[in-house]
Amino acid sequence: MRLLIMGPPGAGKGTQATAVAEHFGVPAISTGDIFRANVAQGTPLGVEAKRYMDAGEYVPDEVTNNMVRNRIADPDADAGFLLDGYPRTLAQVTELDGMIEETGHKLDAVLVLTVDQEAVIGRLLKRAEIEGRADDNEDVIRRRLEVYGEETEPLIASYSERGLVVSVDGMGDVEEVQQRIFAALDDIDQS
Ligand code: B4P
Repeated sequence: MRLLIMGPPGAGKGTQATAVAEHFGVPAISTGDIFRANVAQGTPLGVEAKRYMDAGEYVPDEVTNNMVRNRIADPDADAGFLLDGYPRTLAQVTELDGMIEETGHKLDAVLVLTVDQEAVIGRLLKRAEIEGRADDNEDVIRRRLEVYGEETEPLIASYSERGLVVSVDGMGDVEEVQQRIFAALDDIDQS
C-alpha cells in the first residue's frame, strides 16, 4: 500500500499514522518528525527547517522534496509507505507523483481526516502543555491553520478528481477514529 494521510494541524495525522502503517505493514514516514529529529540533532537541515517551523511556515519545497526522495528510497519502503504531512503543496504533489512513477508503482489512497477548527486548536494547546513544541502556541497554530487552508487544502480537490480520497471523520476519541480509518481503508485494500 502507498498511502497519504492529510488533514489540518492537530487533525490526528501523526497520532493515527503509526497504527495505520502497522496495520498495513509499511513504514510511517512523517516529514514533521524527520524535521524535528534534525532540529534536535542540530544538523544543517534542522537549523534551516527550524526557522520556518517556529513561525508556522512551510519548509521550502526543494529541501522537503529531497528529504522525502531519499527516505522513500530506503529498503523498508520498497513494499509501500504511509506518508504523513507530505505532500503539502501542489509542487510537492508533482514531485511525489514522479518519485512513485519512477518505482513503477501507484498511489493507492489519500486518507483525509476532517475536524473542527476550534477543537484542533484545543488539542494543540493541550499538546503544548505536555510536549512544549515550539510551534504549538496559539499565534503560530493560527498561522499554521491559515497556511494549511491556502497551500494544502486545495490538494484534496486535486486528489479527489483522481478518485483517491478517502474521507474520515477525525472527531471523537483516538480509538474511535482509528476504527473508522481501518474500516474505510480495508474496503479499498480488498477492492
Ligand atoms: P507536522 O509534524 O506534520 O505537524 P501537525 O500538522 O501539527 O501534525 P501532527 O501529526 O504533529 O499532530 P496530530 O494532528 O497527530 O508538521 C510540523 C511542521 O513541519 C509544519 O508546520 C512545517 O513547518 C513542517 N513541515 C512538515 N511537513 C512539511 C512539508 N511537507 N512541507 C513543508 N513543511 C513541512 O496531533 C495533534 C494533537 O492532537 C496531539 O497532541 C494528539 O495527541 C491530539 N489528538 C490526536 N487525535 C486526537 C483525538 N481523536 N482526540 C483528541 N486529541 C487528539
